[in-house]
Amino acid sequence: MRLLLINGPNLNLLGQRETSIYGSSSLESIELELTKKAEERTVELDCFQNNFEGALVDRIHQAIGNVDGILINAGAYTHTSIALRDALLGTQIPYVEIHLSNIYAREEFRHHSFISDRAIGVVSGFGVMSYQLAFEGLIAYLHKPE
Ligand code: CA2
Repeated sequence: MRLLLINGPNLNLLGQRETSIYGSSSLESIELELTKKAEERTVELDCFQNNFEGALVDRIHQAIGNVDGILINAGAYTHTSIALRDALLGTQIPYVEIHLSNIYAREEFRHHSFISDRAIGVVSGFGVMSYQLAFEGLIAYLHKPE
């Protein structure tokens, strides 16, 4: 099984700023922890972070035929990007939406997501654990008989 973890804009700053909202773990440590978990499960995990919408769209396109499932924290593009939605839907690869913070407990503009309605599931508000829960959920979904 091959999975892709995508992190969107500003998530490269994790652990350095706004730690009261997003926690003190760096993105590198989140990726490392998940990669270890993946190895234990003999799952291949690719990690990708970018601040540019088009680069995220390109990476999603590259996943076609190569990836069984996507874990995505699209950052602020969650609330703005029809391009990301179209890319995710276009690949037809199952995906789980991740947020460190509980987007429904924050500003109203964060309450709408362009990608939630077609996700396998959404994990929001558990900090770093959101990534682990999403990972477990996606693997369980992919293992389920049709
Ligand atoms: O809670 C999440 O994971 C978010 O996807 C994070 C996004 C935010 O726009 C979404 O509404 C919810 C922001 C990521 C910014 O990350 C930073 C990390 C450290 C310092 C500054 C920004």
